[in-house]
Amino acid sequence: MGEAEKKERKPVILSGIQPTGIFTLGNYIGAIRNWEKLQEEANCIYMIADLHSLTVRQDPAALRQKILECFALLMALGIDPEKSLMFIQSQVHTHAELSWVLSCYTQFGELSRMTQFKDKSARHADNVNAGLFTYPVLMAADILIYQPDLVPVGGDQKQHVEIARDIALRFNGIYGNVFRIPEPYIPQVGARVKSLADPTKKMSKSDENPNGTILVLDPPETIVKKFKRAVTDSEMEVVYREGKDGINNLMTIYSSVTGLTFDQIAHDFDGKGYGDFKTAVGEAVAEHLRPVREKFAQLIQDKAYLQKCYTEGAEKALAYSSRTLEKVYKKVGFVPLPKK
Ligand code: ATP
Ligand code: LTN
Repeated sequence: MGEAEKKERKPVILSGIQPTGIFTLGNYIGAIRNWEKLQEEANCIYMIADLHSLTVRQDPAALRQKILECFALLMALGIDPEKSLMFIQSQVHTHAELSWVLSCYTQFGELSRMTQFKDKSARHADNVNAGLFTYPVLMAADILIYQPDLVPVGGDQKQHVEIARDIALRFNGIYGNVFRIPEPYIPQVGARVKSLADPTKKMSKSDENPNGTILVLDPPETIVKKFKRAVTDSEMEVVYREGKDGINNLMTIYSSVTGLTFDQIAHDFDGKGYGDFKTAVGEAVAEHLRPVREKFAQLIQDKAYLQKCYTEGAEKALAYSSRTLEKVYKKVGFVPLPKK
């Protein structure tokens, strides 16, 4: 690559989300909001990671519905198929193929250290399947096959991006420069949005307690009601401080949707009670998400348009990812079929 070309090359960004349910405010603030912004300055690739969602038992009809809803929801959240490459992971067979190869370059010990594996195997003790264990290898394949520079994720996925880097470095160490080494891209504010019902836990799509989680499609009344019930503390001060998990979380959310700094928020609510603050946060979030609800309702009706978008996305993703897979197969010593 020449100097001029190097300067002009836009960074490549890649990320994914599991279609395990309607996205939460945590998914939005921690990840998808960055995905949307990055579209303007980078070549972005975003996938619905449905292969990953099988690590937990799913009902087939419900999964099919959720995959389409999540695809439409990404679009409603501002991911534009004209600007970014968007696709459904299981429609692009190269990911699973690279995953197999990479699994032979990943150690049992390093997978055993993944905190998400430890958490999820404790939560689903009746189904500790091999996929749950090898999940970071599939995620590494998702990433490395597109040679991205950055992977925008919430704080909980940092460890998985790091293992993808380790696998890539190991593979490159044996075979030369096959993979670009990606960096995680984690927001400064909102990397780990907490549950409203238990602010020591992360807000999660699969939480059994609906009061802890704001879904981006929740109606405005529900959003305000859930914020009014949010767990705080016994003090009376809206200020960001160690030990005030509930208030810190609400301030993070409020700052993310209004753009106000923590100091401005503390100043605006000085001398006011938590009740006023919780209502203000609820109303700001409900208003912020209004266009998302409206756009989603429109998109989910238009099955033909959705189908066109995911079909084109899968075709492009296959062409793009096949280049890396072919290179890997060649490097490890497989025999290629002659070109037609
Ligand atoms: P599940 O409950 O099914 O495990 P999840 O809500 O944790 O799902 P994922 O599909 O695992 O969501 O994550 C999608 C993206 O959202 C990832 O980049 C993840 O880091 C980010 N994310 C998830 N939860 C939060 C949160 N509470 N705060 C910030 N980012 C989050
Ligand atoms: N494991 C991620 C989803 C995911 C992903 C990826 C994120 C699958 N493949 C590739 C970034 C890059 C999750 O559960 N949040």
